[in-house]
Amino acid sequence: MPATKTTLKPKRARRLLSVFDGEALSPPPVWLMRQAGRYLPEYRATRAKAGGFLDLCYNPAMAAEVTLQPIRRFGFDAAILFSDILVVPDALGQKVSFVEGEGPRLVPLADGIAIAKLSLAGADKIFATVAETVQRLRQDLPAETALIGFCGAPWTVATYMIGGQGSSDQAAARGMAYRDPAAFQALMDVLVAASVTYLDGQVRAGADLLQIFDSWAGSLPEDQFDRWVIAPTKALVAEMKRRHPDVPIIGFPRGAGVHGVRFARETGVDAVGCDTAMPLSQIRSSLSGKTVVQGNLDPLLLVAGGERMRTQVRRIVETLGVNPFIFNLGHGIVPHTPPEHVAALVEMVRDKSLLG
Ligand code: 1CP
Repeated sequence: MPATKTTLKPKRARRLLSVFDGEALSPPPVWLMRQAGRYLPEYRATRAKAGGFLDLCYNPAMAAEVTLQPIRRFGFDAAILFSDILVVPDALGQKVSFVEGEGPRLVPLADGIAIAKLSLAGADKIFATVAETVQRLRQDLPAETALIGFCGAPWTVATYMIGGQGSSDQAAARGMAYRDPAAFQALMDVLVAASVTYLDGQVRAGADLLQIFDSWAGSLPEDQFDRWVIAPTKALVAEMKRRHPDVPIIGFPRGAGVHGVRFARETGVDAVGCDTAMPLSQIRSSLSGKTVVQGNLDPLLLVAGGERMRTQVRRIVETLGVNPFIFNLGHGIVPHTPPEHVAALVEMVRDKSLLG
């Protein structure tokens, strides 16, 4: 009898994508939210050359450069396009600026009349610029590194458009949603359409997978969560799946708590990003083995580093690593994070003896 040959299933060129085929990888793939940013001296240098923050986002050579910086240093399994969720309101004609040390500023949308004036007429140039960054990245990235495109979820983007800036309670948007739900629905519809156009451009330019950031999903009561978080995300995911059925989508409903499971089940996302507070065993046992889970180290443990970080990393990988899983933080890297701790984290996640 001829010797039997074990035929290995052809692996995807980009390792991270295999988790979406239902594979639990050991070690798990790893990338970190806000992996490009102010904690890296080389980012600060490029940022200083670019001028304003949006000038950096709209300069394909520089935006590609800052996307690549953390890949060169740490060899993450995925790069995330350098851009911002507020590119979408900017493209819709609601001018966005970033005030140094304070964050984004927009002229707040006061009512349905202001919402009706939003238009994608001037968006092509902005979206084409971002797509050009993606194109450059796909050429410059190592073949094994997945490229993540992204947008903000309609609810989270709306909180900035109505509030005119970041806030801890999203009161302006919550207020408008109660006062004038028809106008708010119109805003959700515009944002779903604009986000589809934005993400579609990123996929056509070479993004391998997508993440939808719903950073303020946690501020709504249940019925409002269904209406302004689940429904618009579901519409956005459905249209992207119609256009690109094979492109995986990660949803990140930060702060969703007990609604997180319903979010994962009902929106059609392939993966759910867990924030730091999400109890891991609960989310894992409530979802089918096929749903990929991503998360959820506390960004402040990455600042602390050392044995405390190691213990928590081990716990996360032990709880989640037996099913399809992507290692990440529970929210973005904070600016005072020592880059050496990031290097130590990646080494730890990839260390096979971590669990032994
Ligand atoms: O001066 C600077 O350099 C500005 C800091 C910064 C950076 C590095 C901002 C301003 N945006 C970004 C890039 C960014 N933003 C990325 C790039 C890729 C990466 O992760 O490496 C991504 C994915 C985002 C997404 C984003 N922007 C979110 C969702 C994720 C999250 O952090 O919750 C949100 C809410 C924004 C809005 C925004 N942009 C910038 C700031 C400071 C904020 C938050 C404003 C606030 O509410 O306080």
